Amino acid sequence: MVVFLKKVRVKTIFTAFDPVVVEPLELCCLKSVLNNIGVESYIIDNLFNLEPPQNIVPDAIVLTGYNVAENQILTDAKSYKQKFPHAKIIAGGVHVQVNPNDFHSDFIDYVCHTTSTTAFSELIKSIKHSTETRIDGIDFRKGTASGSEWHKSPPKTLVERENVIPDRNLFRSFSHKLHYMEKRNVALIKGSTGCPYGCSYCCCKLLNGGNYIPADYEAMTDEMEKISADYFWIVDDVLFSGRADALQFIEIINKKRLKVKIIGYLRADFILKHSDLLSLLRSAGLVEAIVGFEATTNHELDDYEKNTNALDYPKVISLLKKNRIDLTALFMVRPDYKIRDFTNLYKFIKKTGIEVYTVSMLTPLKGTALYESMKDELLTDDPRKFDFLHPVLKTSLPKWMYILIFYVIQLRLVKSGRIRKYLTGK
Ligand code: B12
Ligand code: SF4
Repeated sequence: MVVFLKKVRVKTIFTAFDPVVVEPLELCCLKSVLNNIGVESYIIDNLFNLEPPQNIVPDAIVLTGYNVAENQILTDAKSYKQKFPHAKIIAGGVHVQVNPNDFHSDFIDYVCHTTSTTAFSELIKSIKHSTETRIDGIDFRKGTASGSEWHKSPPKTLVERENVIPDRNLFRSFSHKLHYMEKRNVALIKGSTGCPYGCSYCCCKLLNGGNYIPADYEAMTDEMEKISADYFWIVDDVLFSGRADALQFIEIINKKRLKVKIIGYLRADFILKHSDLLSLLRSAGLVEAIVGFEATTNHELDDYEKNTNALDYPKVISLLKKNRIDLTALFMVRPDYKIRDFTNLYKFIKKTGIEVYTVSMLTPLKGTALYESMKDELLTDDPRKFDFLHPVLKTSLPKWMYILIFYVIQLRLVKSGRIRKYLTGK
């Protein structure tokens, strides 16, 4: 049996600059699952010029991609179905998990709305042996005389870690291309599933049925020891859900005498509350924290249900600086922003000396309550525009002015030594 594993990508403004290039870790996980059951598979990813192998007819094709690639996944499914009519087309990944119904197409056979790779393994085995098995977490299509009929399956929520160790062959072949801005040779690591927080604009809290499974730091560090990367980007939505996590992480790294450099997501409230741990975390290898500040006023943060205090942010930024932990600060601007709001954000960035930041436009993500509540106000339903860099909601300022100011705010980035290092490679 042969399976193609395809990451469906579309060009966005973000990808044009490629500030971050990393491996499609989800496919490396699925590849490992297939290796374990003796199924041959090929990762297809145009970011790495990995094309479908010639002269091989696949039995199944997995398509995965983020929200912006929704239409492209459906288009790819159609063309693969026409090219390989006997191959089963499987759609999965985070966007599919929160919006399974949007993939109930005539050209897709299975829609995986579970994060479980065990369910995926069962599905592949059932395709291999042509058995009709109903698998929780996977909807399936049946051809009927009058067309197709979709059968929904009950959700499958993971309650414990699955211990999948991703296949790192793609990483080994392309590690020279992988980078998080100026930080090169970066490997992704995933430890936890889901997020314990509930910010209103974010879809991560919906993953795995809202059930958060914390990381196992022993297993994570075992994995890191075997990868020859200069940096590890732990892509868990929050690196630590509390103090105990951070203490355990530090203890394990120290016990193993691991010399690693780590990039991870920390919340501002964590940094402030556990500031005494920052120097220990820096010694354990934390070199960069990605912090979702989102806004600089508390009324916006309250609307986002962020549960952080904007008045603490300057302190959080200086704590990171003091402990030599690089920062990527994430901000979001609302459609009702006036010139004054943009100016305040710019002043905040300048005053606090933030070197690296991203500013996104508030974008309702399909599947979230925010999307449902704002559905009627959306200016477009083109998924490619939902890349956080296009206004998809009516702006208070004239649209051209809003876009112009939005991009002007980003100009300060060219002053950053880190960005220059990334651009010049020196
Ligand atoms: C790192 C990252 C990136 C990396 C790419 C990483 C990659 N793997 O390729 C970069 C920086 C390039 C990136 C870009 C973007 N990203 Co991003 N990214 C992430 C982040 C932080 C981690 C993703 C990751 O690698 N996880 C590790 C893997 C192993 O975990 P996983 O994907 O959950 O996969 C597991 C399971 O879900 C399951 N699974 C996954 N796929 C499949 C398929 C099948 C068939 C099955 C059965 C199971 C299965 O198996 C895996 C093993 O556990 C997530 C946050 C998150 N919580 O997902 C956002 C996230 C995925 N990104 C998001 C977005 C919006 C984007 C951008 C559109 C942003 C932009 N401004 O342009 C672009 C898209 C670029 C493009 N053209 O497609 C959104 C997606 C929302 C959505 N509904 O799709 C997320 C959820 C962030 C958020 N909170 O909004 N991103
Ligand atoms: S924004 Fe961050 S903390 Fe909030 S729900 Fe999303 S991943 Fe979790």
